[in-house]
Amino acid sequence: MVRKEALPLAPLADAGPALDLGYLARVVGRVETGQARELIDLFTGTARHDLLLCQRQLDEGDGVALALVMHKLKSSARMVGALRFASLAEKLEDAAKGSRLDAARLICGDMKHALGDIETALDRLADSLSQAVSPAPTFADTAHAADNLSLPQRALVVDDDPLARRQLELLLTGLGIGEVLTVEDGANALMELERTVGIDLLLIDLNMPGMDGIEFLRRLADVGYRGCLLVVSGVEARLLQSAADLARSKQLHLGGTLKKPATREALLALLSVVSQPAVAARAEPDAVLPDDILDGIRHDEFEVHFQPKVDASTLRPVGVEALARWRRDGKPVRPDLFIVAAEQHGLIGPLSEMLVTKALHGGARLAEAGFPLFVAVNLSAGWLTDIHLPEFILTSLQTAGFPAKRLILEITETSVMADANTALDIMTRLRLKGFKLSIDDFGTGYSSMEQLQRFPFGELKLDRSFVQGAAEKPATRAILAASLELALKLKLSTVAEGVETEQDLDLVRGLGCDLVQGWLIAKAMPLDELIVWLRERDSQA
Ligand code: G
Ligand code: G
Ligand code: MN
Repeated sequence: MVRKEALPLAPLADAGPALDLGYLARVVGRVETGQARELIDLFTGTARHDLLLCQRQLDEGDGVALALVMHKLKSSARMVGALRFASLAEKLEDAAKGSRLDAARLICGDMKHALGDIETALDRLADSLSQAVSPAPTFADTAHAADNLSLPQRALVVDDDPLARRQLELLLTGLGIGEVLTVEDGANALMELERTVGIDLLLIDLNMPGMDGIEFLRRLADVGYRGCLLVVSGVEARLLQSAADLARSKQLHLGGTLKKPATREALLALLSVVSQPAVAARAEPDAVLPDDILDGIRHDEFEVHFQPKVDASTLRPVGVEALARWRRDGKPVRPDLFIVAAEQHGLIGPLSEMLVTKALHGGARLAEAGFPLFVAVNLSAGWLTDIHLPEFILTSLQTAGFPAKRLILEITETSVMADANTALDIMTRLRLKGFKLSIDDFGTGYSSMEQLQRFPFGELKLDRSFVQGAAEKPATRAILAASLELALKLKLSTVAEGVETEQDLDLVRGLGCDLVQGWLIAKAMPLDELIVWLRERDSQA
């Protein structure tokens, strides 16, 4: 075979056409000419901007940032059918990743030409566009399929890329969803969810600046979002898998994941699964109202249950975690829901005070029964800003007759980092008073090692999404192992949460975790039951 030298001005003719409108039609579905133009214009605008950025990054030699920009640009280009441009972006991404910046510079030049070609093609094709983008035969079928679905009335799209936002908006509207809202990041999405009722479909990108997709999933669970969730992302399969695990462990209703660019067919397939009667009929929990909480406090409806934490190798009970329980009109209310409601309505102070008091009295009674165990209580982020907190806890300890050195305060990773300075101040004072601080749900937030080192933690609790089934999932297992190693370096003791099977137990034991907690050992139970459980265990030992 004769190897030809590529000519700089006629690059990669085999890499696909400048603009493939059939491809665009597959991705966006039935759109009007004006809408197709708008999408392509949005794309060329972004691309022009990104190529300038590319030039700057090349001058600065910043290959990492360059690879990221190209990664996004590649998927935008594919979305509008700019296939040759997409393939160049991919090559440039590879070159940037391999620090081959000279090659990258050449490709960047090619991309400028390719962008010019797209603009020319667009002008030339403006008239014939309506034909090219008119529905392909299969669209008639899928449009019919959409008619039979009970689709959500209102959807929200969260994506930092304007092109992806507009594409999904067109797709969803085309499927017959009444109102499609779009926002550019997680913070705005949370605001929109609070402001607008009846959003029952959420499409999110994982890779966003500011609050990333994983953090957003957490916050979404905190506000008790009960609608359907679709992850639309260009990220790798492993990360998608972890996001899915996290969503499930937080009781979010994850309908599925779509790889970017999402096509009409893929979206429709997912929606037909999630709109099955069984899924659609899933009950919405009643909203928790501030008056209900006040009423519950007044009538002493809140209880504290205790879940054992045991030594990973001997399985001997070492401590308990106090978990709030509330039955309203005979029905249990999920603690995450009422805790969040209490935070939102400024009632977390009185509620927490009552729960901590009960937990400490429980701890004192355990000691009287012959079980001087550690007691861990969860500190809500909303309460962590109260400067009277350390004094309140000290007084409660004295009243209950429970020693400070056996109290552990569990604080979630996310709440600590949200207002790190205030939290650091309060936590240092708590630590000085002799309480042990534990970082809860570790792995679901975004703390760096450096940040962690600033906080006076003594214990690290691994989130159950990284424990459950980790034996079969190499990526999850790697996160688990790395977290345990980090804990060792920072001299923190470790607790694995959510140990449900012997397999989970063997794994965390093998990785050197100190304590375990989970349904395999015991669920949270009322104090009297716990005492019976502890006695039985003692007699078996
Ligand atoms: O108990 P699970 O049993 O469902 O608890 C759900 C969530 O509610 C957990 O994240 C837990 O940290 C939180 N939670 C449970 N009890 C309390 C409590 O007394 N105070 C606070 N702030 N959070 C609690
Ligand atoms: O978020 P935090 O770690 O504070 O809360 C612990 C939560 O985990 C509580 O909701 C508790 O009921 C739950 N939990 C405890 N053990 C298990 C377990 O083995 N499996 C599952 N799915 N949940 C558990
Ligand atoms: Mn906890």
